[in-house]
Amino acid sequence: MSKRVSLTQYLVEQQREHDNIPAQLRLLIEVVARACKRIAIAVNKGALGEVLGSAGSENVQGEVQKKLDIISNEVLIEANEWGGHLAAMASEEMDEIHIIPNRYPQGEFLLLFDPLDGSSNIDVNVSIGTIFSVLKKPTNHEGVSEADFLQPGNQQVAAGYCVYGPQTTLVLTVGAGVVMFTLDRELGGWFLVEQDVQIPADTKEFAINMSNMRHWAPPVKRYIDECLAGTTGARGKDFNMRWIASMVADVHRILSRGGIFMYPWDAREPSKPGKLRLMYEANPMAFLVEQAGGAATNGQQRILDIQPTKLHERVSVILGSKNEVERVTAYHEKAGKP
Ligand code: P6P
Repeated sequence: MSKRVSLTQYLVEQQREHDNIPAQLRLLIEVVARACKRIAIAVNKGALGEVLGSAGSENVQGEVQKKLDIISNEVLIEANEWGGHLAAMASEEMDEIHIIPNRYPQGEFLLLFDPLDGSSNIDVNVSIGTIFSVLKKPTNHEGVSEADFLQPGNQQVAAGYCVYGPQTTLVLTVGAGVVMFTLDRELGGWFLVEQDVQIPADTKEFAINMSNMRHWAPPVKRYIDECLAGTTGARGKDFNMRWIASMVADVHRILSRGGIFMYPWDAREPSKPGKLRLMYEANPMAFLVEQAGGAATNGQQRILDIQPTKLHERVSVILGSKNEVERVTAYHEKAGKP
């Protein structure tokens, strides 16, 4: 068997060839990857680790926190605090940003994460994941505040996720395509399994929570109705449906074999943008999907161009195979903006 390339070797070679991974960013990626290994161990223990079930608290989203949500958040905070690569962190599980304490050196990057996405799946042993996004701290002032995080997704310098499934796989972009590393548990290291990931422009597979159908706006309803009509309808081909209710798992399938993922706004309240979080779910996933040749919009505009106004703001998400996302956008334009 040919020698597998480790994450460290990949990052060193990328830096040597493309000069696109400065030392602090390489440290950041390796620290996050190490934290994901620790999260994977806790997740894989399940009931044996007494980490299942609710923590009896709520997060800023008003969602009941699982024990593993809090554990994963603490693992990422502790792993990243001391390295000197960050100025601050933001998390789905924390109301406020976490500024690096004075006892550690300040770095040039901002790290945002959803420490354990898909929590409703934890107790039923279905794939979940960690999502992360990296921004540069603005250099035009001293100190760091929440306002420094409010940058559009097109400013990300890196993004990725780790899916805790049958394999534990780290998926990463630094703006030069998408690569995948799988964890070798015997060696305790990440090894390259896919490079230059490409999403097919067309698909026969859609992902949406069908129980919300009565709340969909006309363009979404039209798109899904045509998928359901299959060969008897306008699309002239049959579609399959998947909904794992774990964005990391659904996006990983789309990066692996194509598809479209939709979490649209509720037509009864068009002013409410949607369920998913912009800064640490939609932006990193949109960066990955676009780097793999796909598209990601909120139904009307490119997700990566959205100017955030709040750290925990939400957004509608339509992402995946380019031709399918563009079809939904076209239906929007015909139906008029929501
Ligand atoms: P629903 C998980 O809670 C999450 O944030 C995403 O990972 C997932 O795609 C979505 O919500 C599932 O939402 O309404 O189908 O449970």
